[in-house]
Amino acid sequence: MQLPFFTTRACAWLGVLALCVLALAGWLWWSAQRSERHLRQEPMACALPAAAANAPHPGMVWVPAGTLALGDTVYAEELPLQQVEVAGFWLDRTEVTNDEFAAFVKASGYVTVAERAVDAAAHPELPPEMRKPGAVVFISPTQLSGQGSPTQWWRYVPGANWRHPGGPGTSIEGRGAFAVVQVTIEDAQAYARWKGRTLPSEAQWEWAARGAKNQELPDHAQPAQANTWQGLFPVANSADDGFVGLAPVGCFAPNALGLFDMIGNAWELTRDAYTPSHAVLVGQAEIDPPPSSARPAGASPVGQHVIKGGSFLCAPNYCMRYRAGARQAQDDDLAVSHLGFRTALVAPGP
Ligand SMILES: [Ca+2]
Repeated sequence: MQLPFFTTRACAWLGVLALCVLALAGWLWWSAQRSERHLRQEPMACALPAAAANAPHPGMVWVPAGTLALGDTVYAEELPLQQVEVAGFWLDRTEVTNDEFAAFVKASGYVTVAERAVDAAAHPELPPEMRKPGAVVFISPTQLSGQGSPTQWWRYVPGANWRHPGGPGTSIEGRGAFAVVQVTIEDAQAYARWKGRTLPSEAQWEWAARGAKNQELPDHAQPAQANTWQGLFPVANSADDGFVGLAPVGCFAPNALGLFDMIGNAWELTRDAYTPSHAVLVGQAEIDPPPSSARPAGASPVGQHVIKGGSFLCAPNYCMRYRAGARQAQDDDLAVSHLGFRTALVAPGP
């Protein structure tokens, strides 16, 4: 018996579809296997150049004064470009590491925000599970559905904090040279105060990331010397840069000033409260805190700060924020597994 023509066509298309689904599943499996192999081979520390014996602030780099064209043109929050003067200052050459943060906690007894119960008054909408101490963890999904909501790869994990960045069962043992993550603005500022420093402002951070030079046309390409995401975010990470997730500090070439990982690896907190564009920067070098009118209606009542530099999760198909001019808002009371910081110091130059 001969099948009707439309049935034959339908069967053929179903066969092609099934083959495509099988090929996609096979590709995702192969990508996951390759990521696992990468993880086993990744270094636990990278050698940093020795600091000069007479360095006034060991571990910090002098960033000379200049005028910065703040911002970029890829996403709306980077506009409008603004001329901002930045005085010379010192900046940590790397992100603050787990070892450095552990020394602070040991000396001060400090307890991070992610280790405390969530303020129920600030978040009456949260279910009990999300009021437990914890933090947000990136978990690569095995499949995607719906409209690609970020809740498919970001999860609030009770028990996640800087000591257990991926949640209970994970630890920072042997990872002292990695950037500390799962810290909030309050945690980072407490560390900076303990060191007698501050966090950099957005303008200071961006000027330093540009190597204290203005580019006429900022480069928008995915950088080679930075820990970002290669492949199709968030399901396939080829880790061509050598790292699936977070890397130890200093594994990629520094910028012209000798600063490591300004782009990629971990997002970095600044001391500037977040505003949805640079428009309110006119005539101001820094905003801390911002004018209350600058906060958009419906924004989180707990406040937000500007984070810079992108992270190991930035990919061309999803988040091209591996650029000096890129910026993002971060809730003040939420720790995340791709967010760290470095400190700044205003003191005489070398
Ligand atoms: Ca990477």
